[in-house]
Amino acid sequence: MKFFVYHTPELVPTESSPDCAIVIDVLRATTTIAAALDCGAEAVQAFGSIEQLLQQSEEWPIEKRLRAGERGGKQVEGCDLGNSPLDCTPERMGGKRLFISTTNGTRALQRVENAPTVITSALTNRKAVVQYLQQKQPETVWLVGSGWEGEFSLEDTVCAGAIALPFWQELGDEIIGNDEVVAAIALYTQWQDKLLELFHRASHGQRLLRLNNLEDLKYCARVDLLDVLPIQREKGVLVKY
Ligand code: 3SL
Repeated sequence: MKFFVYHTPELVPTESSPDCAIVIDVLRATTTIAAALDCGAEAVQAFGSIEQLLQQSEEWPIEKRLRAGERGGKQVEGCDLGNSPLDCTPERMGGKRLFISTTNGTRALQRVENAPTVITSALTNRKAVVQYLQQKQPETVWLVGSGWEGEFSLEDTVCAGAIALPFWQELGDEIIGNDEVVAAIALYTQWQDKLLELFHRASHGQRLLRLNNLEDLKYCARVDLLDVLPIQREKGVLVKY
């Protein structure tokens, strides 16, 4: 197995594809996706634009759908939810499809949607992702951070490091596909016991704090909380593995 870390979707190579792409948006899209599927959502369908989301979700029975839209950290008008994992409860999600569009996370998903295997990771479901990789042993693995509008995000890279670390501990440098993997592992190693503190320093963490989302930050910092693996079944549609 060789790991490659890309800090933003813009840095992902366009001329090649990995055996397995892992999309990461710790604050908060992939944390919300994991929470929704864990709470019994039938599927999560991701969209780059709110217009597309509204249009396509119209075709779905109203009692079987939820629309989550976020821009700039805030809920989009016309949607049922924003992008908080704390809004995911079994009562709300059970048996429904969550149609979601977020500023960066859903765009990152689109960037790698053609890979043969696409999964999403947050810190909350990191262990499930590691176990899947240990089982399947894909030759090339891309860990793709969503960043913020093309910029690096500490929280996504720290999660990439959390995923790569156990493989590096077992197999050593042979798993390192690019320098970013070494940096991600170093970041996680330094901050693993104070992830919430790291989120307070992260620019998007600060944005969410200004919007009164401290509880979201606390939730997103909980490592290995959920045993759920979101995997792409068809383009843009993620289901529980
Ligand atoms: O950028 C994204 O896709 C979102 O996860 C941002 S937010 O955390 O909902 O503000």
